[in-house]
Amino acid sequence: MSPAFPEISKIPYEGPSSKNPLAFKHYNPTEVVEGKTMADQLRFSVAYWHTFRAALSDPFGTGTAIRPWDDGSNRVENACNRARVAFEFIEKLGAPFYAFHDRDVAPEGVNLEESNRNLDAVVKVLKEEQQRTGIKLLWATANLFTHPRFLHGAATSPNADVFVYAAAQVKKALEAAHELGAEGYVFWGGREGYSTLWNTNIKRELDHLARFFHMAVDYKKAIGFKGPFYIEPKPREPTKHQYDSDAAACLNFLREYGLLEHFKLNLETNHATLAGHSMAHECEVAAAAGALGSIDANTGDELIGWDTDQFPTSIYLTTQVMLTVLKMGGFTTGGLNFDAKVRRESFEPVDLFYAHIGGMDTFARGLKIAAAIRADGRLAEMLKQRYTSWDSGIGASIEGGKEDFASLEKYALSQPDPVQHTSGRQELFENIVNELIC
Ligand code: XUL
Ligand code: CO
Repeated sequence: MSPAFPEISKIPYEGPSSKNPLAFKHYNPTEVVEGKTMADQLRFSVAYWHTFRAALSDPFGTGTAIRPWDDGSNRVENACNRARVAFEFIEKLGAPFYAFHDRDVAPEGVNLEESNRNLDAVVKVLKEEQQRTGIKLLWATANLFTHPRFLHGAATSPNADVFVYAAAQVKKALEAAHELGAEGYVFWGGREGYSTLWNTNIKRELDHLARFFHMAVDYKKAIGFKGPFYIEPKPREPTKHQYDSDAAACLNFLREYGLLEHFKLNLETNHATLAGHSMAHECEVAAAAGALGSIDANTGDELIGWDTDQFPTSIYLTTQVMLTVLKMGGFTTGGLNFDAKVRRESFEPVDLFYAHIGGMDTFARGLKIAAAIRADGRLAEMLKQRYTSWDSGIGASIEGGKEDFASLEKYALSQPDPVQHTSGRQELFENIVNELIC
């Protein structure tokens, strides 16, 4: 097969002074940061659905993408050829992982049986390419939202036959993930939500979703798939309300239905902001529950307001994300998956390289700055100081579970009433962050 990107060779690291648009300025895969190489800290992944399947259409216009290697057909041969091109791209970029939905990599057939056969054919090529290049599968997932059969949801559909079909599809996707040695498996609740409450029984739909996940856990054990499951929160789009609306809602659902030990969260920046949160908030909520599994690294547009899935360019954003990741001891099975697409106006193949290089450099800078903030130690010390009243005396006694309301009333009456507590020093915190962002 002749190369799809003949004029592009492996993207080198050239350092911050380089002006070469096809070189990394900050992502130096072998450079060690906090005891691990950048490659191991960041675990970059290319999202198959955006980079190799997005036609770059929007609600007002058709696709603009020029992809000379793709004949635009639904033929399995075209899918296999595209898979080989994907590996040429990922190898030249130097990303160690990729991620896919079943229906991105292989076309839907006339029925489930043919769809499964198509997937088998492409998985065979993906496996060969993984072996040839050493590139690994960060996670796989099943597309349970594009086909009209899923218009009312999949596991939360009011129609039991749709639930059955979705179960069969996830079973097959899990087998593919297992065959390809995936590090994890994602559930994004594409249409698991509602458009109007008038026609919706929330309790019943949530019970069904939990039943579905329990069956998935059982099947994962049955086939010996060891990777974690992730739920990917998103509050809306395509539905008006999605059940996995944010990290806190997902954690509550998982706890309520006894699923938390089997799941972590795959957090996405643009989903966090759609939910009215910052990505840093979502990361901290998930990490506090020991459930920050993986990240869909993208960003939204602050003025457009929908899920624009842009490549991340903000160093503040990547610094905050990497601070939480370093604090939790780094990724284990998760990583930074660029669930991001080039703009409709950026339709040439080379734009795929520019986009990923930019995202990788932005995260590499975030990693280096986060490590510098931690090495500097001032922010951590100020944060610690803010809570010192809990380190000894009555605070430590409360934390140790030794007090009750009666004992606290006795203590309060024995002391002068507390006065206005120490300053929060927000501006000083912000100044130190700015001093270290460079
Ligand atoms: C949709 C989205 C999905 C999931 C996987 O907004 O983020 O691509 O990441 O289904
Ligand atoms: Co995503």
